[in-house]
Amino acid sequence: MSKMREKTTAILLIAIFMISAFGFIVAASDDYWFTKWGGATAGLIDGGRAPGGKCVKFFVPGGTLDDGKIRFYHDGTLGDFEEFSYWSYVTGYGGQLHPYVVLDVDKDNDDTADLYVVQWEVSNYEPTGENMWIQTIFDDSSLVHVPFGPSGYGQPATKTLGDLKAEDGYSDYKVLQAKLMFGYFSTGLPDMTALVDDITINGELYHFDDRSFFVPGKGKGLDKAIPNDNFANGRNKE
Ligand SMILES: [Ca+2]
Ligand SMILES: [Ca+2]
Repeated sequence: MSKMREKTTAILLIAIFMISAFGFIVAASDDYWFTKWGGATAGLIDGGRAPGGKCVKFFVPGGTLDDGKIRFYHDGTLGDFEEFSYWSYVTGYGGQLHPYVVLDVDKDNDDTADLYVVQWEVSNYEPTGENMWIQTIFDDSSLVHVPFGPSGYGQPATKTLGDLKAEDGYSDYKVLQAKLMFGYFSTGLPDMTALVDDITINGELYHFDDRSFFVPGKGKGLDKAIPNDNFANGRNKE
């Protein structure tokens, strides 16, 4: 091997190492990560539905419109999207507040979202005062298109996910991410906490009890990414 070729090979190997070690990570369809806005947090804590397991904890400081998110990369289309379910244990504001699901949909194929599909209001699902895990399931009839207006997602619902899929071309639109958010409710509320476990998206279960599918520190350019390795430590950094 000539000196030049050796050098080229070495540079190539170093480049491959740099790429694999420092980024350019292509998201896998099962990947998830945490981001937050303002003083809210989202992370993993010990506990949850399975003994010895872990679950997601959201915290939003009172008097703010901050929020925490868990983001799931989705390598599929609106037509493929069938179901998002989760188990929640909500301890804030009289037990009335749930996290909510948002799908980021890309209509013009430029990798930025221009249509949002969100869940119906579910505050009535929570049995106030009962300390228990309950499951909430969203599908074609309970996910709706809500125009994203100047005041956020609180615009009147227009069409269900099923309605959207029936429209020309809509089934082919990419779903960039499926998000579970907690916060961004009202400035008139106290501190709020929600625990979530066993999220299922299109049949894929996220139990959070090990590191499956977790990508730390991702999310740059979205909200502030939560860059910690809080999964390994089993605690929420608040
Ligand atoms: Ca777009
Ligand atoms: Ca769990």
